[in-house]
Amino acid sequence: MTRNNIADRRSLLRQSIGAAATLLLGGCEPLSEKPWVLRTLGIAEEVSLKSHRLLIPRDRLAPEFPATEISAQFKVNGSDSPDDERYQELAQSNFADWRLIVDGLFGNPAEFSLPQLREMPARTQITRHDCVEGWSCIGKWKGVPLAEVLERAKLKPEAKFIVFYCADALDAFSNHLYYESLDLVDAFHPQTILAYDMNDRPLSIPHGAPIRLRAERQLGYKMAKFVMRIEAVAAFDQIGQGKGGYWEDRGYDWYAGI
Ligand SMILES: Nc1nc2c(c(=O)[nH]1)N[C@H]1C(S)=C(S)[C@@H](COP(=O)(O)O)O[C@H]1N2
Ligand SMILES: [Mo]
Repeated sequence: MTRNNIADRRSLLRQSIGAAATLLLGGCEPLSEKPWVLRTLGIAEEVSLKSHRLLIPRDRLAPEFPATEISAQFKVNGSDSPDDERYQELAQSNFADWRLIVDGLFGNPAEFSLPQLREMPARTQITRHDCVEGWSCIGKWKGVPLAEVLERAKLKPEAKFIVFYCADALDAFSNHLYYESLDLVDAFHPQTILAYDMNDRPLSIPHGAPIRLRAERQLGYKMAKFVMRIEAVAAFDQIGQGKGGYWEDRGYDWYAGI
């Protein structure tokens, strides 16, 4: 991690601590009130990926919470509704014609409809979402474990990363679609799910309908909303600007472990 990166994150965190007093988080909390969260983020900032992996085993579960802890309102961040015409068409019919495309390094590339994903084994988890901007919210997520989808499509041994392509372009002046990627440790983590329900209701558009990624050991920006396609790749240097994600291409760290 570069010094600039660390300085950027620190100033982001400081700004959000300053803003926290006036910010209406609607049931979500500023991270700054929880010293241990700052400590955790501090670890993510200050040590290299290698030592982070040594300090906190990658397969450890993220904390889960009782239903009483669910935030009354969950903040919406980033895109709240993709402008994309095709996406808007699909949304009109409640995503009946939407298919998740699963391709790349798979023996059995596949497409899955929403009912097909809902028929697969499901996992429900109440977890805390931590945004790098300094806020966190607790929500209940239900979805199909990503591992299930990867196994059905027969992930090939040469695959090293899973890339998630979204329907939205954050920057209205470019056509750069939001995308993200995980390595196989996070892809097969038991709490990594393609969520279709949030707080016991179908996922709303602002939170990423029809499905959004939940990777609970990662910061919020890794959790791609409006996922249209999943690709297994050996490297991501040919995708986007080559850094493995929309925000990574703009300077954020690819590894956002918490
Ligand atoms: N497709 C897409 N996914 C996205 C984003 C986005 O703008 N577009 N924003 C990211 C960021 S920074 C955060 S904190 C969370 C916000 O999710 P929420 O709107 O459900 O709170 O989604 C992440 N995934
Ligand atoms: Mo975020």
